[in-house]
Amino acid sequence: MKKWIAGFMLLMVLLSGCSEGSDYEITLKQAPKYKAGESYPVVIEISQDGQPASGLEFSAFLEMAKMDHGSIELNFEDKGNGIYESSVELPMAGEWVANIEGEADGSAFEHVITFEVEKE
Ligand SMILES: [Cu+2]
Repeated sequence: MKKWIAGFMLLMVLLSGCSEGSDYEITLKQAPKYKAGESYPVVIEISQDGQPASGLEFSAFLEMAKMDHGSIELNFEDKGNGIYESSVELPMAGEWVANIEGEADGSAFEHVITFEVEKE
């Protein structure tokens, strides 16, 4: 019985730990375009409780939604005011998925954004 309660409390701690990072509002402000041999900027905006969230460390892993092009890792530069910039040379236009993984105040956060890449 005691074990069960301890297990339950541990679960509650884990659950609250998970939801803590998810109060970030993460949006793709500028999606990259596609043109062979060209790289394009990727701009992400992050806020927390309506305020710009600066000083976050994260990476984005880009994959095509319906095709395997592997995973492209992007590192972002903190431009201040909740704006983060990177750039990427994509192999193809179409539907892409960005898996964002970061850490803030010792807890991890994750976010998935699906976006459309247009051919230029
Ligand atoms: Cu493709």
